Amino acid sequence: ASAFGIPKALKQLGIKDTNHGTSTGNKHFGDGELIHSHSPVDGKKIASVTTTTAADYEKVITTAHDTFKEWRMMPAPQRGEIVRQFGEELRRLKEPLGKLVSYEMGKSYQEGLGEVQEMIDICDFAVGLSRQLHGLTMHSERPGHRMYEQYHPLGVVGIISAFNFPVAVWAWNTALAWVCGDVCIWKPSEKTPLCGVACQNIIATVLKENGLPEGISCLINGDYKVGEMMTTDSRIPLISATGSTRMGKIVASKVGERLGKSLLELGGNNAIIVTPDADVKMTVIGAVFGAVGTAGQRCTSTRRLIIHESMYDQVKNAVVDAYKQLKIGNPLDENNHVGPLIDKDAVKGYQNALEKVVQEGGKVIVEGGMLSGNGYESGCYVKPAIAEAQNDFEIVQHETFAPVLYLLKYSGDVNNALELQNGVKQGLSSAIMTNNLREAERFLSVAGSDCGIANVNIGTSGAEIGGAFGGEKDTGGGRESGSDAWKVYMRRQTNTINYTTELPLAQGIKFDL
Ligand code: UN1
Repeated sequence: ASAFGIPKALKQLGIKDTNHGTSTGNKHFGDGELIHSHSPVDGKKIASVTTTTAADYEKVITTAHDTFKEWRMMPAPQRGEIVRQFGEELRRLKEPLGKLVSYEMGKSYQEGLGEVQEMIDICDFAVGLSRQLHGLTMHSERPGHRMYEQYHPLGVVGIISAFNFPVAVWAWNTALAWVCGDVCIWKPSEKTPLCGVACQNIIATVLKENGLPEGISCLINGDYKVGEMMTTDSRIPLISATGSTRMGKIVASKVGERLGKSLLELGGNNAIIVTPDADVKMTVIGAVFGAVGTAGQRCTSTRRLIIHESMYDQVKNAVVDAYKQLKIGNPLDENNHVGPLIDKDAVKGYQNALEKVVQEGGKVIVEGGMLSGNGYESGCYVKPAIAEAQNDFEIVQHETFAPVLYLLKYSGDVNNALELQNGVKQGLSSAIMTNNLREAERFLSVAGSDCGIANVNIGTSGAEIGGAFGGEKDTGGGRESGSDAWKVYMRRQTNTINYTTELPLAQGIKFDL
């Protein structure tokens, strides 16, 4: 770790051996039991974080609730100015934060930097947005009346994020929520609590320099029980949750019970369709990065390649060859392509998938397996694997958060490929590789991909922040990040104003007194 500058990075980010995991901004407290964060890179303990008790949580939510009343009065462009300064701090601390992401989560340093870049990008987006939180005006059917809509902030927004994007997903939510006038409480994954502490330290300095009160950015830590404090709390009108479909269903039902809003960004089972008109070179780059990037732990990772029979052997051989070039090892070492999985449970899930696919009749064509020995002491490194399979195998239908790629064959026209592509419960990301306009347009049409993201001639992962991010079906239906995703963080109000001395009723109703 020291060879890669981790101790220095931790110091720059204000991470101590033991950190308070509960914070309302510049005040840090909490005396719940400790979470010890171990790096999947070398298995070593990085530092510890205290979890949030019910009493700690109560302090956080009351502070947030009170501060919301002040924060909402600040003009949105001024809130945007705070987010602009936050983006500047992220630029300054991009390297240490990218390193911590890589070391605590296990993704490559380049991807760690990429994740911080997404945070910077969403800040820039949010700054512009802070002058554009506009509603529509409508023509009233009544004379002398004006009708329009406006967006007001919601209140306290709860953010539950996953280990695989331990900093960016929080920023997508919080940067928008802040300019919208909300205050936020964030529960990061218990697998990456230090990323949470580091981000909180960064925003805390910005809030302090601007003399802003406690409660605008809050942090809580712990397992699902701590998350449940938020999901069941009617003082939190919106819960934004990223994670597994299993988790999302629990969150949705808890929040739904109290008629709160939830924004869910759950599992994917993303496919690339490779048609007879595909550019094979581009296909290989897109598929391999999509399948092994972040060691297959993106919700947008490529899980399935649906290849036309006429291209099948050519594409299969090219992808298998590319896998031979992959270097697996310490993700902080920029010579490596693939880092470790998050923990040993993830390794078990990976091993289980490879056993299952064979049991169901599939054929492994790039052997997997756990790596051991020098450099692999953490026990979290695995070889990216490829199996030939059928779409209806149970394991193919299931999202395994690991670098396992399934090859599926189709024949006939693109509709047959689309049937396979849409024939899973999840609906996050999808792609088609083709130079055939008819195929591409069919894929994007109403009868095409049923996913929230549909790409032509690029892979399934690596979405930019300018677009709305999320998917349908078991992916949960939520949209975060760009486009008009901000609207979910606000409440819409329709206003009708009568500037006459008469009171005509709508729908032509007469009510004479
Ligand atoms: C996720 O995996 O939870 O599209 C988010 C991508 C990234 C975000 C993934 N921009 O790969």
